[in-house]
Amino acid sequence: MFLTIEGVEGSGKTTLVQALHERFALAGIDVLVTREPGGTPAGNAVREMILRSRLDVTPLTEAFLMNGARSEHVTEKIRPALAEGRIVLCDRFADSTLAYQGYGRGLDLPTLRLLCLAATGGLEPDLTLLLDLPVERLRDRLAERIAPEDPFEGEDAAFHERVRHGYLELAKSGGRWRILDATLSPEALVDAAWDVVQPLVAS
Ligand code: T5A
Repeated sequence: MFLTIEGVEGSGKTTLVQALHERFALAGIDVLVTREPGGTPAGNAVREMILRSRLDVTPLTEAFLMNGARSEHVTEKIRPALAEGRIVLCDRFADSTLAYQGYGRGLDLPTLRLLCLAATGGLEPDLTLLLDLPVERLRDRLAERIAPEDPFEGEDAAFHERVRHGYLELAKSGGRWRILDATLSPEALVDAAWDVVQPLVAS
């Protein structure tokens, strides 16, 4: 089973992934926890380049770099783990490209979908939890940080609104998407997430 967590900056994805990991461990279930960009040496190099070194690139280059990292991630880490029967829990995946480079940066969505398809080889999550956070709350959470941790955090409110709207549009397709209220406390959020995840894992 392949589970992904998506949402705007500071919506609590990393906190939730850690808490879910603990729930799985308590249930005696082995889970591979990973993230994008990242998860492999190439993925970490892209993370370093874009997020930490703040390499100034066009939105299309950004999309290619994210998908180059994703291709490595899927081939080297995610598919092998799934083939072993493990659950994979991933902090961001291809929907981040559609939300950020598509809705956020304004790139053509069909082109991005093709790029993502090439990178994933058609692998889709079984379940995607969208942590939906209003942009005013996002600003409050980011304001608690001394400085933006990556260039996306420094974008204006309109950018974050477009990304949030993009996610909500993507989630309208239903299917694998579940929207969770990211204004809940961390404890309430993991309870809500576990209520969705646990029956799927058990079935
Ligand atoms: N990106 C990524 C693209 O543009 N395209 C792509 O294809 C991909 C894969 C990744 C960046 O790259 C972009 C999107 C991103 O900008 P990242 O460092 O992984 O960079 O960034 P985020 O995923 O946004 O990580 P953040 O740390 O900013 O946010 P999280 O993980 O959503 O939030 P978290 O858990 O770190 O919590 C943030 C703060 O809120 C508190 C925490 O204590 C923390 O202080 N918090 C809560 N507070 C109240 N209630 C809750 N429920 C809370 N949960 C956490």
